[in-house]
Amino acid sequence: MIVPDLYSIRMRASASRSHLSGAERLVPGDRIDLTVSELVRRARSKQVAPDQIVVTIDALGAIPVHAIPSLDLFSLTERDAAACRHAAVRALAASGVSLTAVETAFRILDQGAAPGGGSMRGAMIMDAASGERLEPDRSRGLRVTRFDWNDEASAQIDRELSRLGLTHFRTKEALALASKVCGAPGVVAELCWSDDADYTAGYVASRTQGYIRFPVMKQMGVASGGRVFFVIHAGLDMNTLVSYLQDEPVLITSIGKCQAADVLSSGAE
Ligand code: WAQ
Ligand code: MG
Repeated sequence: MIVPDLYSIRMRASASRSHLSGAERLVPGDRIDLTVSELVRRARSKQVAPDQIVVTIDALGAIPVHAIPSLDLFSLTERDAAACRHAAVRALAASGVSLTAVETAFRILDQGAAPGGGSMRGAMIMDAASGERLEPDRSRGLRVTRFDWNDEASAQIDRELSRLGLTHFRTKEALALASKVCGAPGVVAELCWSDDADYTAGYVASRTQGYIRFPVMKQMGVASGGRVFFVIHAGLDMNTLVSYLQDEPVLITSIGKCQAADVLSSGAE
């Protein structure tokens, strides 16, 4: 569909050249000012003061927008990190990710995926069979942009998430990102946890299983985290994948079901 008067707004903040925070939105023209100040406020509310904040605004003009539903969300109540990770491994395996690739992904995310051990601005792209890293820029990673909720879906997901006690903006943004990523050609699953030391949650997402949220993927106070997109390497067209993730606008116009789940009886099995 063509959405008139739609703008992509991207924010990234850094301190001493390392990535601090970022965000991306798709908004109508009359919401640009408000969105920019919201994102700048967010960048400035980190514990470390950014020394650079970059905000980029692009008019999308006549670029067609994909309308998609959000993934179904399963919110696990398990609060033991080892049990959460164990369930995450099983969910990835069920989506077709090999044990080698899963172990490689966890090891790199635990170490800090950027070359110096810090966090990457974007995501790794990993061969779901071999664990080989395929993203064109290994220190930056691939940054997914141009995705958001439309107003109706935004109001609906706010209601559903708050019913589950998931009121942090991170959950809503991560669900939107994962919904775009899991619709990408060649992607079988995503693994993510936050690189913020005081946010321990993470998820495994896939088209087949939805967004499975784990409250504790690491110990409190640990700053390593990031994202891995697992792909089927055979037949993969990297240019098509990258341009879908970076350039093609995706608006979520309807929501999947959202439910709390016990670790032993969830979609993670
Ligand atoms: N595209 C690709 N990778 C990204 C993007 C993006 N747009 N945004 C963030 N990343 C990568 C990057 O390596 C970051 O360092 C890492 O992910 C973590 O980003 O409550 O908060 O913004 O259900 O810290 C997951 C659980 C939270 C949410 C994820 O990510 C929940 C989170 P953060
Ligand atoms: Mg972060």
